Amino acid sequence: EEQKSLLLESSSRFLLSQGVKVSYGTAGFREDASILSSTVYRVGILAALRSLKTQSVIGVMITASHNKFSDNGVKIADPNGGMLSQHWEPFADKLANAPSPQQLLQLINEFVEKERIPFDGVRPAEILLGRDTRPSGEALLEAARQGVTSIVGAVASDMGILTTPQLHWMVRARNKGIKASEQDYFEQLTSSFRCLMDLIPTERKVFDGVNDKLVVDGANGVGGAKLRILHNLLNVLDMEVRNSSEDEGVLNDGVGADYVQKEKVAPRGFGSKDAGTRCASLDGDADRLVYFSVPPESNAQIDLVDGDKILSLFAVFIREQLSLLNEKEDIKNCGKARLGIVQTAYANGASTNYLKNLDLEVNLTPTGVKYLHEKAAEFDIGIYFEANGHGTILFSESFIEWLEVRSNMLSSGSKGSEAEKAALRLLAVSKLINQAVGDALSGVLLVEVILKHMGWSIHRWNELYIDLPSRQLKVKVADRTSVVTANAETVVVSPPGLQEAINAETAKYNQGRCFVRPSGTEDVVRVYAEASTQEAADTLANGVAKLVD
Ligand code: 16G
Ligand code: ZN
Repeated sequence: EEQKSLLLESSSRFLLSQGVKVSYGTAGFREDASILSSTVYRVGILAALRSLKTQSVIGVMITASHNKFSDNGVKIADPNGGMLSQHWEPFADKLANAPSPQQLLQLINEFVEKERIPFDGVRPAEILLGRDTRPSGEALLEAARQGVTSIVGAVASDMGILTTPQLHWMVRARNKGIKASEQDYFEQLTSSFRCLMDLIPTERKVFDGVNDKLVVDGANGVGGAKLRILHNLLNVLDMEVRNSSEDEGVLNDGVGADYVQKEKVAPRGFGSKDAGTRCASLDGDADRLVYFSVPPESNAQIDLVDGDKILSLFAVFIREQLSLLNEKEDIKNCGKARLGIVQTAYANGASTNYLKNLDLEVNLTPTGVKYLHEKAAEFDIGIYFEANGHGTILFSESFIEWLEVRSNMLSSGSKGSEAEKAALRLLAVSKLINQAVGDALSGVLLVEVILKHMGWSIHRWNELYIDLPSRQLKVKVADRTSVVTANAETVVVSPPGLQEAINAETAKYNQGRCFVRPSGTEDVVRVYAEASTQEAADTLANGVAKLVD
């Protein structure tokens, strides 16, 4: 009864905007901020129920990532720090669209019963709330807090302005019983980074001649400000952060990883003065990272070093460490360590070839972090990346335990052996790189230390393989759900005949590859085409776009 009146009372303060229908989508709800308060309030309720059900701490992050600054969004972090279980997404949709407080209450009652969510004599719900720098964030965070506290006994903690991966990291740490403040996050990143720096082979410490400075575009968002903090704590990297939320500039406006990767141009504030310098770009909530370099001639396209190439760099480094481990004969079992690579159909074909030529197992999943992450978790070490720069490296618990035992055994026996160093490096990577979700801050640190380890410039790195020319287009259609795909989005199964038509078109091009899929975040169908020349990729994409239309 107390619960019922609490919910009815608070939900009457967050009535649904007329005619609005929202959907949880690939990565949570995302809309114009002005219509979001009832949605965010209801996500607060959902998070509290999820916390009761799992008897764990749950996170709510308020952000719209790379979308324009007047938008906002909300997503849930599950107990392990990953995305909300897909099994609860339909309930999220229903809850967010319930027309009246009474219907909302009824939905909650039914769901609580169906999922057997415990209320009595259990640990009360506990939710961590975070937001990015958007102006609408503060009021929306308050709406989330009211949603959470409309469940009797539930506690909401405001963690303040954070990157998305920081909040996910905190949720994971809390549920593992590890200290989980922002300071602990910085502490873990800086100490594991230092450890990797100390383990760089001395003969390789010289960078191959080129300017060692890194310049980072922070998308005018939260990531730039946090990276400045990290930089000050580390005090060893030659790094300049531009376009932070503390600077002028509008969030995601001509800046950020999404813009740089899709448009293949330098972000605002970067130009010919940076020619040859190693540059990186974060997105608005710092869960994506790409690198690039600016050519000397203005107007020329940048050299983009995208998520596929970050993945390739990580794969080369990890593979090298695994082989060092294997060289020691007394180390049995290590050969069993399974290294798996996960990409989507958007991965440049040249990257997939490159990885396969290294004898690595490459898996494809549909677009969206939840799919890639789930697949990568099947391996001892799973590396996943989307071309757009979202990705991370997952280590299985058992492999980490094994590494810990091995590095201890080795330190008592053979002090400072190559195998021991490799084990220590892998352990440090598992602490540096975010185990919950792709994280541009830990990504930058890992890229930087690996480049130093290899003695590579950005150009050397970029030459691991040469990207095939590609083109992406979007097509507005009456109903994008009429396009249904299979095999990790590489094949259209409906409408009938479309795939055959795409095949016929693609066959006309040397090294042609093309697929179409309905977007999970916009009301469009996306077309991706690849071929041996840019012109061919463009014509293939245009040709297939006409087939979809
Ligand atoms: C979301 C996804 C991202 C994906 C993108 C595709 C998460 C956290 N983010 O931003 O992984 O690449 O959607 O968008 O899952 P699209 O469906 O509009 O192409
Ligand atoms: Zn993002």
